[in-house]
Amino acid sequence: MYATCPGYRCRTNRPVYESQTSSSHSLLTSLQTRNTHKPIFNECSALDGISVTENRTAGLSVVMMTASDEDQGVNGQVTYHLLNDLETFAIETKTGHGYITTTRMLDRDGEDREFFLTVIARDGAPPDEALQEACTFKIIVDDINDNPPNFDKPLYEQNIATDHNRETAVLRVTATDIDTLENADITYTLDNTNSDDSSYFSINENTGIINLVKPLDDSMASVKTFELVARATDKGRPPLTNTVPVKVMVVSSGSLPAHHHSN
Ligand SMILES: [Ca+2]
Ligand SMILES: [Ca+2]
Ligand SMILES: [Ca+2]
Repeated sequence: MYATCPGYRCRTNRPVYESQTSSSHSLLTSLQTRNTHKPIFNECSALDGISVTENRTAGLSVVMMTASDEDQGVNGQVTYHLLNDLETFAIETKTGHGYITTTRMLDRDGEDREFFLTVIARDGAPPDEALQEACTFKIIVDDINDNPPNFDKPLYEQNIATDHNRETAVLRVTATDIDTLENADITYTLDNTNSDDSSYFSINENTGIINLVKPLDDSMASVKTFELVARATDKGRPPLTNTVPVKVMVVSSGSLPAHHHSN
């Protein structure tokens, strides 16, 4: 440096020790402003398996994320960025945290069972110096009881002979529920709206199999049709329910094939 100083323009020829002090000071300053730390997520693993409820309007809060960066100034200022599922979630940086919200209604009973989100925490250093860390975690969509059981048919019809063996099922009703666990756990009952008719039958609350519980009279053949209402109820809170009409027509003994109870 001194060698290149052209003659009279060198107003001060500082002693060597001053120059050293000055350069070590600027080295220290440079260290203080360098970007030496990357953002670190405080509890990434704790986020794995967090849940969000289906069927809520967009904008639902999912989780707040925090990453720390020990650098000073912009080098320690963290912003948060979502790498995937941008049509479903958004992240916003506010006061050093990343807030994840939904951007649409989720339907667990459709496609939205779980998501694996990757969030990047990036410090505010210039692009070629910025440091970042990723956190990937699973979000589970919680079920709510938003669907009633649905019977597999709009109407059940069955003929029954007057000498029907009471050990043999008359027919079976079945319903399905697209929710999960207790929200899809179905119990079958017979409504008592027409108690004269329903008193002849029982239904297995787990299987939906309907049995005859009282003997039929020969005079009922070709005359009597039992009008029943079967009900399926899930175990949600509150439960949801659906009904289906069941018609059982009495025919004379011997007029049905051996496996007449099939439907
Ligand atoms: Ca940093
Ligand atoms: Ca549901
Ligand atoms: Ca349900």
